[in-house]
Amino acid sequence: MSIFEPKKIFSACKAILLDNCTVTPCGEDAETIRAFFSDRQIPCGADGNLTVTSQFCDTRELTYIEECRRVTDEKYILLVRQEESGLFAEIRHGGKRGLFYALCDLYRQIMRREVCARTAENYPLFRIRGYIEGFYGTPWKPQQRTEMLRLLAEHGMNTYFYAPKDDPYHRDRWQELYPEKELADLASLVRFAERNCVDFWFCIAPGLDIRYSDDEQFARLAAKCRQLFSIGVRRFGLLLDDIPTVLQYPQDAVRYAEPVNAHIDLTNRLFETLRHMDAGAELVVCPTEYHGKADDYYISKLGRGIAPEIRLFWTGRSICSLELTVPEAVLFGEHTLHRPLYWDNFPVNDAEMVHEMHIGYLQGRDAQLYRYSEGLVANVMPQFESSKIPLLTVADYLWSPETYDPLCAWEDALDTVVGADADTFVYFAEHLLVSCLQADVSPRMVDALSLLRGIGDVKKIPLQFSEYVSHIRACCDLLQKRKGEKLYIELAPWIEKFFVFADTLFLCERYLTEKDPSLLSAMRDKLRLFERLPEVMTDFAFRAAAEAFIQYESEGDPG
Ligand code: LTM
Repeated sequence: MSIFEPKKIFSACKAILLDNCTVTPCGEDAETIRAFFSDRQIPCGADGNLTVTSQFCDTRELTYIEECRRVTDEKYILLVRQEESGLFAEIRHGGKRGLFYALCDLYRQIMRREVCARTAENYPLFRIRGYIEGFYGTPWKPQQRTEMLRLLAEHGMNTYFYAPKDDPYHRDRWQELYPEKELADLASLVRFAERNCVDFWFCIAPGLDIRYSDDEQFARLAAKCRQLFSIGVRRFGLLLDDIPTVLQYPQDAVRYAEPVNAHIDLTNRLFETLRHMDAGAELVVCPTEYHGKADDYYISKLGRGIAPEIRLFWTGRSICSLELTVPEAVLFGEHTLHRPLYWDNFPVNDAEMVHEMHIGYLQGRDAQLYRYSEGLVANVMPQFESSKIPLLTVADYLWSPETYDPLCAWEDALDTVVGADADTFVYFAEHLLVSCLQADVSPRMVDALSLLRGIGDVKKIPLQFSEYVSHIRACCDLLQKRKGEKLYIELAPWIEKFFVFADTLFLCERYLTEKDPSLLSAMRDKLRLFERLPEVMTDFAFRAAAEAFIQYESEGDPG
C-alpha cells in the first residue's frame, strides 16, 4: 500500500477536480507551507483556490504511535473540505515531519489534479526509513543526490547515509580532509536534507589501514569528523566492513589481541569525541562481520562492548539477504543488546552482481520487523535513475509494512518513474526480477511460451501467444523511442539483450505462419547471441522453451 494510503479514515472521500492550483498558506506554519509549495513550483498567493492551514497538536493522538509504542513527530491528520468559498485543507500534526508529510500528501493530490475531500490520519511504522549510497562504483553526482533525496523524502523516507565506497575521502584517503569544492557540495546536500526532513549521516571507513593503537591516527579521524561537523553534520557512521579480518600491525596485536577489541575501542572513543562536539551527536557502526546468525563471537562481543546509544548495522543472514525476519532480529537483540539497523543489500548490484539490474520490488522482509529493529536503509545501485524504482517500493514497505503489497508498490513505482508508459514498460521490467530476493521469471512469458509446444496447424496459434508477442513488440517500440532518456541509457545493455529475446519471439511467430525452416535456424542464431550476452535476464525459462520449440519443429517431439 502506498504511503499515501491513510492508516485511519474518518470520513468517506469525495473526489474534487482541482486545475491550476494556487495555494493560500495560512496559520502558524504559513511560511513553511509557502516554502514547500514554492520549492515545487506550485504558485502561492492571497487568492488561491486551495487554502492550506496547519496546527501543531501536542496530544497523544498526534504524537504517539500505538503500534510501535513510541513518541513521534511524524504523524498527521489531513482534513480537506469544500465550501462555497473554495477548497480548504487543514493539517493537524505532531511536529515538523508530520507537517512535511501532510504537505507531501497534499502535493501529490494537487499533481494528480484531484483532491480527496475527507479526514484521514497517517503515520509511518519504521523509525529509520532510508537508503545508503554504499556501493562500489562511480558515486552519484551532487545533483542526482538532491533529486533522489527529494523524491524519497516525498515518499516518506527520513534518512540518507553518505557512504560511497569509491569516494576517496570516505575510504582510501579517509585521513585527508575534503577539498573545498567537495566540502561545499556536501554542505549543500546537508542543507537540502534538512529542508526535506531527511537525517543526513556521514560515514567514514578507515578500516583498510588504520592503526587502532595510534593516537595520531585517531586524531586525524576526529579532525575529519570535525570538518563534517563544521558543515552541520551531527550523525556519523563508522564503517568497518570489507577490511582485513586480522590486526595488521604488531602494536595493535599487542594492545588488542583481536580485531573486535580494537573495533570496540575505536567505536567508543569516536562516540565520546563526537558527544564532546555535540551532546546530541549520533553514531552507527558497521561491523566487520555484518551478516550471519547474530550469535557469533565477534558480533555478540562488539554489540555488548559498545555504548548502548551507538547503533549497529546488520545485513541479515547473508550479505544480500533473501529474508529479514523477526526471530532473527530478536536473536540479534538478545546477543548484541542492540536492535539491528538493517543495511539491506537490495537493490545494490555491484561486485559480482554487475550484470544484474535490480528494478524489481522489495520483498521477504517481515511485516512486523519495525517492532524489533531500529529501521532499515537500502543500499542503492550505481545506476541512479534505475534505483528509483526499487527504492520507491522500499519506501512503501517502511511506511506501512503491515499492508505492504510488493506488486502494488511496484506498479506505483513504475508509474512514478516511467509515467504513462508503465504498463508497456513492465513487459521489459519483469525480465529483470532476478536478484538476491527472488529468481522469479516472468509468469506471462512462461505462460505464453508453454503454449508453443507442438502447435502444428497454423490456425491453432494460441491467441495468448500472439497477444504476448504484440505486447513485446509495443514494448520494444517504447524502448526504442525513449532510448535517449536517462533511465533508458542506464538500461541500454539489458534493453539490447531484451531486443534479442524479442527478435527470437518475432521469428517464432513468423515461423508459425510461414513454416519456413530457415526461420528456425535464424531463431537458433538469436538464441546463441542471447546466451553470449552477460546481462542477467530471465534466461533459463526462455531458452529452455525456445530450444524445445526449435527441436520439436526441426525433428518432431523426441518424447
Ligand atoms: O554490505 C556491506 C555492509 N558492505 C558492502 C557494500 O558496500 C556492498 O555494496 C555490498 C554489495 O556488494 N556488499 C558489501 O559487502
